[in-house]
Amino acid sequence: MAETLTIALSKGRILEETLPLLRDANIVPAEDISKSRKLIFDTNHDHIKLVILRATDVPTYVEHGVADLGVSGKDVLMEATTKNLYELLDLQISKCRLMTAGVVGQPLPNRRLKVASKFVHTAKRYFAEQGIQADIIKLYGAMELAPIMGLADLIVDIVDTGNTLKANGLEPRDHIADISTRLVVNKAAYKTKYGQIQPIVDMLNAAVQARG
Ligand code: PRT
Ligand code: MG
Repeated sequence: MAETLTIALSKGRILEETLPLLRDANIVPAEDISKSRKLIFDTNHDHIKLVILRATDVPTYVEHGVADLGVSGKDVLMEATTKNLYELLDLQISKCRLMTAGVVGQPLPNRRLKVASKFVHTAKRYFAEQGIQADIIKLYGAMELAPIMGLADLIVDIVDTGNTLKANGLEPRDHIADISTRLVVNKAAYKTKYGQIQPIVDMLNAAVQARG
């Protein structure tokens, strides 16, 4: 019998786009994930299981090898301090951009910048690369409020249509990175379970390519 293979999925909007892609690759949960409170699911393959995690926890599960494969936003991967992962595929879903944003028309002050973000490592790295002095303030949500309330001069956040920024009197400034969802694998598992993992990677790759 084949060894069990566990795939960690990010819940939320990424999950909604991942499930149709998995279906195209012939990996189908044994029950409706959206109608269940369970966190671990059997699939149409005896040896493949799915676990549904908070997006930021996916790299951790894969790093420790308790999940063999993971589906994670590039923003989450950039921010994670995890090692022992290979990025195998760009799944081309949940695309967006990581950007800086500030109050419309408001110039930056002539002092160290205050930048609010949930992506503190990424923000720190970005401003350091730009040679800009910045203190990063960690937030867990509603980043858009920070410049309006005077907590920060800029935010680093995800932008798609730009409507959320606009609705809060903010404007996008600098583009930091293009973001999409990636398939990652635990390095050791990729060696020891190559025979089980590679067919899944090939099927998913074909599913991605078929969408063009
Ligand atoms: O709530 P929690 O903190 O757990 O996470 P979350 O709500 O950010 O998770 P979720 O389900 O929204 O999915 C987040 C992941 O989806 C991110 O890590 C990205 O990889 C990807 N993604 C793609 C997005 C967006 N598009 C997106 N538009 N994540 C968030 N947004 C939000 C953004 O934070 C902002 O509030 O949408 C708003 C911007 O959208 P526009 O269209 O108004 O510009
Ligand atoms: Mg959200």
